[in-house]
Amino acid sequence: MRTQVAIIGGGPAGLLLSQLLNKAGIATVVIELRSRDYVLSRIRAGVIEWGAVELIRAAGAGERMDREGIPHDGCRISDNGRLFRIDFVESAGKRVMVYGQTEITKDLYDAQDAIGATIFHEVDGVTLNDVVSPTPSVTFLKDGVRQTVEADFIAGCDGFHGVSRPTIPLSVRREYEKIYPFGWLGILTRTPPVSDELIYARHERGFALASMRNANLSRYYVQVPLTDRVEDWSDEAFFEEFRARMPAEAARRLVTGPSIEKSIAPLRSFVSEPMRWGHLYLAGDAAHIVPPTGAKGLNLAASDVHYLYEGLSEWYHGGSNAGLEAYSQRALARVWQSMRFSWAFTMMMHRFPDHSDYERQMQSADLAFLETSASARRVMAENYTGLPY
Ligand code: RFL
Ligand code: PHB
Repeated sequence: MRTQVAIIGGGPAGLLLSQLLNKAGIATVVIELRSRDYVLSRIRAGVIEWGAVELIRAAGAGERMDREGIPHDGCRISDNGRLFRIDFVESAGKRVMVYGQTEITKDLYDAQDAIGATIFHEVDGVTLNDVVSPTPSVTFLKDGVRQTVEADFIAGCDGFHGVSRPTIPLSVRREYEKIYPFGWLGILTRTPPVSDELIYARHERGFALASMRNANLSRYYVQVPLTDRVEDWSDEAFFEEFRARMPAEAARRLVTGPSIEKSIAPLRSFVSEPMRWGHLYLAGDAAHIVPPTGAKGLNLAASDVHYLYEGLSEWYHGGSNAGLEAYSQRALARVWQSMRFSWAFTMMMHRFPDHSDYERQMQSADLAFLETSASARRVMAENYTGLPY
């Protein structure tokens, strides 16, 4: 089989790229390890920057998001119960959209179906071949039969545990990594959210986040030690801990109910440079991971896709390779800005086992400055709502 762009991974990055390219008349084949149901059962991101909202619309997959997504003009921050608000519109002239990654992925699959895109699911042994030669290809097993997809370009959109990044030899790439000494225990529950806006709460017991998917679906998180296991946490224990870390008025409004999903995600910052090798281009979690504190993971996948889509369109429609040549550098410039923001927000909000009272005072001083300084709030709002592409 021959195509123009072979896309490894049918998560949000791979599907968004495939959808944009197909709409521009560029042929793709998407190769996804898991079943569609499995991909759509993963509960992940919930906050979408406006740049990503517009990209999803441009891909023709924004209709349900525009109907069911909830625009948020601000968020709340709590420091040991003292609550204040960051007004995104007042501080940065922008807002974000609260709409689940699972829903975006579903909308993208539906849009791909509508245009008859080629997607292989439940494949094995995905291998990238001759990536630096003029004839790259991807081989894999589908129902026990070996398949080969020859392509002009390969997009590695296969997430952090995929095969694309390790195809690039360590002699030509460099990894940067920071592991944080805790994870987030998250639950999804069919209950009304404690607040109409997200609450990021620093507390001496540890960080907590109140997020949501809609008026009757709450997504809550608490910081936990890396040694904790999901089985150790009953729903009751979760809600008790979450309530203790929330500011009083939100704690009072907490409605509990059975969890529909419960999982622990470790926190990590990771970048692999460059994001291109020969005809292989990495996008999304395949190239970088951020801690979820700034809600940047999915949004970075979207900005990578934007740059890669531009580069590929320029190549196919304008005969220029300038965009593709610049891809890694353009994408990484924005990646490092989001890395910095997610790291700084994580460092300010969490309880670190090795922190002294002095370092805890520094966190409080940072938060007091954010509360009282319009310029600090502007920096926060600009980063949170998304730097320009
Ligand atoms: P994905 O979503 O991991 O998709 C990669 C796909 O590739 C497949 N795959 C392979 N396919 C073929 N061959 C192989 N060898 C393969 N290996 C893997 C996988 O099955 C999968 O379908 O990566 P992508 O597309 O780059 O998207 C990235 C986002 O999923 C991720 O950054 C966000 O979910 C991060 N994130 C958040 N981001 C935000 O922007 N806002 C948020 O509010 C937010 N909250 C979160 C998050 C991530 C979380 N977890 C669990 C990691 C909250 C959490 C709890
Ligand atoms: C979520 O709703 O899952 C979510 C929201 C904001 C974050 C991280 C996760 O910073």
